[in-house]
Amino acid sequence: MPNVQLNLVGLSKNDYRGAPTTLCAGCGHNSISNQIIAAAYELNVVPEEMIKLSGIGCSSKSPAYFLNRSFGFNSLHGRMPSVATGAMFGDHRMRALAVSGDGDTTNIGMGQFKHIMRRNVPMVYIVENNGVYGLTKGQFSATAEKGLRLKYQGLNPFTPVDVVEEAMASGATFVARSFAGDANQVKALIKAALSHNGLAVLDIISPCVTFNNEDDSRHSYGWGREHQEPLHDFTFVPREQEIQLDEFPEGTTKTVTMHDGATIVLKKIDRDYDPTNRSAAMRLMEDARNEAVLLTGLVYVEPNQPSLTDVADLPSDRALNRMTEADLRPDKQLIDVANAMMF
Ligand SMILES: Cc1ncc(C[n+]2csc(CCOP(=O)(O)OP(=O)(O)O)c2C)c(N)n1
Ligand code: SF4
Repeated sequence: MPNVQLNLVGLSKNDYRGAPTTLCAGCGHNSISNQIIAAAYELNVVPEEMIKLSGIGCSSKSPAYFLNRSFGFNSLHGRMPSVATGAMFGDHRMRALAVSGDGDTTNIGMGQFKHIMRRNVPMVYIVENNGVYGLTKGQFSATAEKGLRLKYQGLNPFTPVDVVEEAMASGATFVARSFAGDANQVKALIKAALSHNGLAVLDIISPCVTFNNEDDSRHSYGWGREHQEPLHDFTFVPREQEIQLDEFPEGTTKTVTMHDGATIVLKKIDRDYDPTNRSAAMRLMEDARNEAVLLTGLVYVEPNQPSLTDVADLPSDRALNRMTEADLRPDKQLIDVANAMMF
């Protein structure tokens, strides 16, 4: 038998894969799927305790390409957030991971996006942001930069929507930006997001190699590589794994072996970025936009806000979808009180 490495829940990395991708070779969405697989494997996720959600688009097809043992729901264009809210209410013991596109989120789904943020639904919300509608052949989406010229579309005259700024303005409690070409950072952010109690938005610039990959486009591989500036060297270590490091001076790197055998490389840097300072984060993103810099990393986190399921005070031991009719039927006294309030 080949020597296959298993994680703490007894699964190999292969157990986290899905169907073979049908997206274009080189599409940024495929790189992100690979990092979702790696993050779930390294975090010892039980696939059957995960629900994958998406809307419509090339990006929204991608949940088919990872975690094939998990539950999944491919919803209507832009309507994933309300489906996700219902699903998490129905069984709040599940982990939810949603994948959307920039069109799915900031065009047709913008209204839903705002409300899932302010409700702090506990889930990871990845926007695979390529500035175009890939699935319908490359029309401009609302995140396309002003002045972008595309072969079949001409010139985009409109101001773009910035997913990170929108998420912060709407009260999101975990906001990060990354670039599909930076696999390590994408994976670390997905792991941190999966460990957050609340809504974690990851805006990942994910080039569409077929319709938006000229080097002067801000969603291309070329531009991303040239202009990427990480806010911090970000590595996520799950809280329960206490690994003590000996001598580790600033400016050096260190390879650390995790309990499940995976290795991570830590780099200690001098740069001080405080992702808990909301107004500073807003200012920084605004400056980066004006200066045409692709700032990546964990932009903002507020770990102590109650999530939707905390606010609703759902029972910790049982999910709503496991309750029997007898559990759900109010007693006569309560019905009398409700009736008395109505008449
Ligand atoms: C109500 C509705 N309107 C329009 C469409 C057509 N449509 C399908 S995917 C899509 C855009 C997808 O773009 P995006 O979310 O950016 O994802 P990408 O394909 O670029 O990953 C559109 C407009 C649809 N399916 N449903
Ligand atoms: S059309 Fe663009 S977004 Fe869609 S699969 Fe191809 S490269 Fe990816």
